[in-house]
Amino acid sequence: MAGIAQWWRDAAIYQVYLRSFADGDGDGIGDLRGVRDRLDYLADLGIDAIWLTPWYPSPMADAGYDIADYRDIDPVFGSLADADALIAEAHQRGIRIIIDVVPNHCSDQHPWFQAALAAAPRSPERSRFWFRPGRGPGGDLPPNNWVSHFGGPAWTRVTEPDGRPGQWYLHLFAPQQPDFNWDNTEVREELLSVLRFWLDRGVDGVRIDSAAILVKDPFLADVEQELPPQNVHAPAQQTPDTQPLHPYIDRDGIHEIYREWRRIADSYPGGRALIGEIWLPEPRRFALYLRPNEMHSAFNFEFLRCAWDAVALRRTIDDTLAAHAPVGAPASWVLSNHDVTRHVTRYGRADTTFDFAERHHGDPLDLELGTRRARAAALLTLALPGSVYVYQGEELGLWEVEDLPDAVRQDPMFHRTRGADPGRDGCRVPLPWSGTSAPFGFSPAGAAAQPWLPQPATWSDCTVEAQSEDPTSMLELYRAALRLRRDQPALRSEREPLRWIAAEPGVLAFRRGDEFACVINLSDAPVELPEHDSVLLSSDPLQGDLLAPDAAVWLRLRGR
Ligand code: TEU
Repeated sequence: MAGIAQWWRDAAIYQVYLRSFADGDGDGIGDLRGVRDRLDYLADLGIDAIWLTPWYPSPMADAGYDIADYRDIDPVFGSLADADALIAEAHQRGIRIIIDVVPNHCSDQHPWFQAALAAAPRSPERSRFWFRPGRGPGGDLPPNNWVSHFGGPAWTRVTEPDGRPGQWYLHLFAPQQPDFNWDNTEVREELLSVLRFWLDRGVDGVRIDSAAILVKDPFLADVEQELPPQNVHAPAQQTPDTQPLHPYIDRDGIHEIYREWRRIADSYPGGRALIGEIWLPEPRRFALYLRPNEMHSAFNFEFLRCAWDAVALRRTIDDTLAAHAPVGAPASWVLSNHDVTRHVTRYGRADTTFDFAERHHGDPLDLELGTRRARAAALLTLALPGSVYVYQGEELGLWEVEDLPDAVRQDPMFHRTRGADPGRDGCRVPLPWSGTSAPFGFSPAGAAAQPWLPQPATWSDCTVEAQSEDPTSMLELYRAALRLRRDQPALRSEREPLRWIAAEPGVLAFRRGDEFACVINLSDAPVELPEHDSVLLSSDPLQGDLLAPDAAVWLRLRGR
């Protein structure tokens, strides 16, 4: 096992999407009380750390990713005292706490943005953001042709204090999320101070939101052909390593920022992790963020995007390991999060890849097949070397809720694209804990409000209560796998790298150490298992020594 101080290198990290995890006070929205009440569930699941999505005061234009005060907790989630209690109670159970920090933008209600609106063009208050005059007659057109990730222009015009239409400001996401200007020293110092504020309170790490897009080309030049909103991160195989992807992705100067963050994180005792949300299709460029004096870890989205296909998965795994090795950083493995289609659904479709630009929403779906594959994928993911993320509900086998009525959808991605993009609500539906009808224990009995998104009636079979002690359930598979992952030194040790074992086409087989092997059958015929001592765990009942299609197994090998 990695040393305590570098706990993130092999940790199993559970993502709590706070609004949808557990509602402690009955308002239909998840909160810190709810998380505190479920810490025993998480300890029993066998995870090492929790990453909590933003908990700060926010008008919730983007579900909390629009922060109005970086040093407090939104009353809908609780109070600073609740946060302190959660940190302490998690630590008592050996669970570390990672919080989300959003440095690219704040809320339009943040005091700095309000001050900027009240100030004059070219004032120090405006220089913390990207304010520019418009183009065309009367400055009626946005300063450039960039589009927002949520659809529409990346610029909004303000009304000046004297009542006249005035400058425009940049927002790569919703208009309520103005982008900070990271060339501004006050911005840099403020976010460093925010980092210290939370590390002082005892958090064990931060997940850095939209980490690769902080620095903008100050010329704010038009891009030759603006990409459709969600395409900016799409794999660009032709792009050589040195060519900018876009005037705001992976710009010069970005690494300097994280070197400062790293100096601060490393000055605290106990190991405090910096984990980047970096969507970059090129593994070598991605790995530059993980050099020894930058971030400790980053999410591996290439693995998440990858098709359920033996050749593609093996290539992604090899590329990942090859990119991380030279910088000495641990790889990470992610199947789902709060921005993407749940993988039970992805794996149940003809096209099993993920792309923001093409979510395949509503495509024909075989949920049973998707679930089989998700079980196998869990065993694959939990056997790979490095850290691993579990997105809340994946341990229950939840699928994307695709039939949410438009009227209940809340994601700005849905609204700003006028429904062209279904958005991300379908993976954010509140968790089912117990009982046979909604709210399935998400809210306390007698709660005043319904869950903020409706839960499917069929989730009665998916509750924690229904799955507990059912040896065939997804939950028990995750519990068993996470427990074994803890107990098998080879699975946690960096001295036991992944070694592929020769296997038939369509089959992935690898060892960790001399005594452990994982085999995943992605072909359409049963395959024979390699010689082994015993079966530790399988995603599907074995038929003798045969592993069925879309199943995976963990084996104890004969020691040598
Ligand atoms: O997402 C940032 C991000 O760039 C990707 O998720 C993706 O590119 C985008 O959603 C679509 O192009 C983070 C958070 O994870 C997300 O929930 C927030 O909405 C976003 O930042 C803004 O803070």
